[in-house]
Parts: sequence; C-alpha cells; structure tokens
Amino acid sequence: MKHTDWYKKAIIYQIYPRSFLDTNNDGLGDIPGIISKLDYLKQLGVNCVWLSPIYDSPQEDNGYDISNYYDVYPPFGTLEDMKVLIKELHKRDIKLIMDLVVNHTSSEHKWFQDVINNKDSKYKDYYIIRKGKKNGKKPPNNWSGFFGEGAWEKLPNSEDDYYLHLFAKGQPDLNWENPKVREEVKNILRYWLDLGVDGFRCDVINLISKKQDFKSRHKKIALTGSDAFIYGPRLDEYLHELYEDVYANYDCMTVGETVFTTLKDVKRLTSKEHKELDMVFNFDHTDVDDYFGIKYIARKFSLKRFKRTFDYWQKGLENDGWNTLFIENHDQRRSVGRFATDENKYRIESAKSLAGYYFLMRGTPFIYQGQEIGTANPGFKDVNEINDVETHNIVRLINKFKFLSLIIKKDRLLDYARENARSPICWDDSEYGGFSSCSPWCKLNSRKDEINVDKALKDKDSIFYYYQNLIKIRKQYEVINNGTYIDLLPKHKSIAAYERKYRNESLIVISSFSKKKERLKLNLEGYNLLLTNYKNNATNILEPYESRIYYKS
Ligand code: TEU
Ligand code: CA
Repeated sequence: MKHTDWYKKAIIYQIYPRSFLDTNNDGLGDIPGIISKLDYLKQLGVNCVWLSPIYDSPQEDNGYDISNYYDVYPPFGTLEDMKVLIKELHKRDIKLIMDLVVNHTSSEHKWFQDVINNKDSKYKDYYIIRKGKKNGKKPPNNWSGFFGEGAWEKLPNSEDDYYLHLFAKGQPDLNWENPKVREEVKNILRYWLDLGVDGFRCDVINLISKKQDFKSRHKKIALTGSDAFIYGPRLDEYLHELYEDVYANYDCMTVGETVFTTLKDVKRLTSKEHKELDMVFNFDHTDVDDYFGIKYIARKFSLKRFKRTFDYWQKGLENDGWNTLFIENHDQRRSVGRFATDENKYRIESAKSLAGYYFLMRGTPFIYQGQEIGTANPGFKDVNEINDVETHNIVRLINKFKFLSLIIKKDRLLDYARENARSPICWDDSEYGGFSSCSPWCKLNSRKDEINVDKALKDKDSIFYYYQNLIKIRKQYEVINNGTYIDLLPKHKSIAAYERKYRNESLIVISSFSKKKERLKLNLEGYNLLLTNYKNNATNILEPYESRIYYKS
C-alpha cells in the first residue's frame, strides 16, 4: 500500500479516554464510552480521531507509561473493544491514530522488570543504565527531567546502577542505540497498523536519541542536559528507519510531538526527501504566555506576539512543509480564559473568535475533546484536588526550594495544571455531568450546568455548530488547503485578520479579541460573508469578539 498525503485533509479530534465517557460506572472513561459517541463526532464533522494511550499501564502518567503495548488497560476495555472501535470509526469514514509512547516504557513493563529481577537480564541494554558517581552515591550526571526532578533514579536491586527517566520515575527511557529496541518498536507499529489503525501521534519523539557521552551539562533553570537529549545525533536516522521499514508500507500518517523545536528541525523532519514524519506539533504559540517554555512562569499575554508565532510558522512551512493547528491538548489548560478570550461574559463569542482564527490556517486542525463546546477550566481551588504526577512533583520542588514560590504562584500552578484539560466531559447537567453515575476520577467541571454537550446541541448558535461550520468550510474551499497566508493586521493589538490566497480565490478571516467594539479598516469589497458569530450589519465596526469569515473568487 502506498503512503499518501491524506493527513492534509484530516480534521482530527483528540480523545483522552479516561475523561470521555464512563459506561460501566467505575468513574473512568472507557472504550465502549467512545464507541457510543461516534455519531456525535460524525455530526461535528471530523474525519480522524487521535486516541491518547489505551495500552495496559499502571497509570502513573495516565497511560503515557506503558507496561504492555499489545494489550488494553483493562478498566478501559479489551482488545475486542478496540477492534469494534476501529470498525465503527471506519464505517463512518473516520480514521484512527493512536498515541505511540516509545521514548520510555513503564517501569512495570516486563523488560524493565526483568532488568530489576535478573542480574544478567538480556533487557539491560533496552534501557539507559549507567554507573553512579562516588560508588553509586551520586547519579551519573546532572541532567534534569521534564517533571521537575533529576533524570536519574537508582536501579532497584543494584549497587551503583542508575537508569535514565526524562519523565516520572516510573517511565524509564528506552535505549534506541540498541537495534533490538528499534525492532521491538517496529513490531508494535505493525501490530496496530495490521489491526487497522491509520497512524500515530508520536509522543516526545525528538527525545529518543541521546548524546552518548553522558557528561554533566551547564546548569539551567530547567532541563539541564537538554542539549544532549533534545534532537540527539541519531534522531533523523531512527525516524527514517521507522519510515522505511514500516510507514512506507502502509497508507498511514504520523504526527510527532516535538518539544522545544525550531523551524529548521521541523523542515528536516517533515521534508519529502528525508522521509521521517508527516507533520509535527510545535508549541511556540502555547508558550506565548510563559517564559523559557516553562508554563508555570507567567508572562503577560500579547496578541501581537501570539499572531507573530502563527505568521512565522505559516510562512516558514509555506513551500515545503505542513503545519499542525491546535490550541488545546491533554497537557494544556483550556483555551477558554486563555489567549485573550473571556471566560465569563463573552465565553461563547470569544471561543468562536479563537476557533475561526486558528482553524482556517494552512495545516491540519486538531480539536481537543470538550473544546468544541467551549469547556472552561474545571476550577481547581487546591493542589490536593489534582492527581497529576507533574503537579505533585512541582509542589515538592517548591517545598524544597522555597524561593521558587516567588516565581511560581499558586494560582498559576492551579490554572496551568495539565489536569485542567482532563476533567470529565460534561454531556449533560445531571449530577455527574452525564459522564458517569458515580463520582469521577477527576474533579468535575464546576460549570457543568452551563457548559455541556446536551445544551450545545440544542442551541443552534452554540460553539459546537460554529466548529461544525468551520469544518464544512474547510472541506469546501480549496484555498484553505492550498493557499498562501498573509497577516493583514500584524500590528493590531486586539484584532487578528489574515488572508488565504490561491489562484483566483481569496478567504479572509477576522477575529476580534477585544471586549469593546473596534473599528475595522479593511477593504472587503466583493467578498461574501461565509460565517460570523454576530448579526452585525456595520461592516467597519466589530462587536466584542466578533468573528467573520469572508470569501471571494
Ligand atoms: O508530553 C511531553 C511534554 O513535554 C509535557 O509533558 C510537558 O513537559 C508538560 O506537559 C508541560 O506541562 C508528552 C505527553 O503529551 C504527556 O502527557 C506525557 O506526560 C509526556 O509526554 C510523557 O510521556
Ligand atoms: Ca469505566
């Protein structure tokens, strides 16, 4: 089978299984829950689902710690359920991409367990294990990980060995230098592709190659050693190998999650000659409201800077690349109340305005579950309400180094915790939001009566239908996939406007991010209004958070 470009026409909905819908009332979402809502996804109009990990896992990092790649976490369901899910999706012309987490496994994976329990384990070289310094009293080097702790942990049952874990302690990094590890990964890929899966979202894929000197690095505020493990020396080789040996033989797609990425890297990884990945996520726009890419260090949001990041990537990949378009995922706080939107009075208007803005750029758009109804943060009041390992590690760090509490404020910790994205979907306003008939694993949204799917579907002016229309427009007009991108108001502090141009077609997107009326100075002669969130006849005045999509051919 040929590897085609279908990803360019994909409109992808991300499902976080834990929090989607619980059908057996254990407080956890499950695969049957997803299956029961496929008509809802069809109604929205998406044609691809990205499923966050459903593999067997001790769930230290909610499934991003996999203990068996060939089976399903029992509370989520069975392999049979997965087969039904694939079949039911395909019946509706919806593709499925799975999360692929292969920078690390869980420490409960049988390979790692064998390393712990068997001195001569043949799996020792599957992981990155090094002798500690000072007879094992100190770790091999000073690298730090992503969850606010050192990157090394003493290997259980050993005298002076340490293993590398760039994430939680229960997520030991795999040793990609070992060809056997790469063969194992290929087998995992083939297994799921043969079951009918259409591709993968590759978790922290730019971390898989590490510089092999394992020397201490210059100390940094965060991520000491990152120059040794982000975009390591053999990354391109490994990705190309997976492509040649697996992806090339299937009509599948890959999207890489690449942290701290540059345009140059992305061009290389996604270039047609290199054959590594189809597209990648960059996080420049979600880092606009922080410093150094550390989301807990607050920075005042600037719409100008936000627009500049989009402009940079749109233009940067114009000729030889393809963007991913997203404003939320399972690691980000909700976009309602962020990026100059308003959580209260103008929640609906501003969610639509932001939607229009990011959705019609050049690239493949993603919608994170709940985003389509303008879900706000659930309203955490205390860190003890949060389960996420990342939050608890940060709290521990702050308690250890008191000065950090001056930089990382409590409000910020609560507002930007990953768990904000992981609160259960509210399907209706019943006691547990229609998510479950018992108390869910994670705090339910305090605004469930106001923000729920049932209500959105009954209101023809809801955010849901705005997304539905945006999707229709994307599917209908070629200019959206093929056109160039021109920022029409780069200097404006509260309005975003851009034009997409292709042959004789022109599409103009206007989004106000202002709580006031704003004067609009653009020549719109000859354009038809395709979509708007207001009934406003004054073309040159924008209402608060007004969104408009114009077209001319
Ligand atoms: O995320 C990688 C990653 O860099 C984030 O964890 C980031 O550090 C964090 O969100 C900042 O707040 C991926 C997954 O998306 C995430 O859910 C996993 O926890 C992580 O990898 C480890 O697999
Ligand atoms: Ca369940």
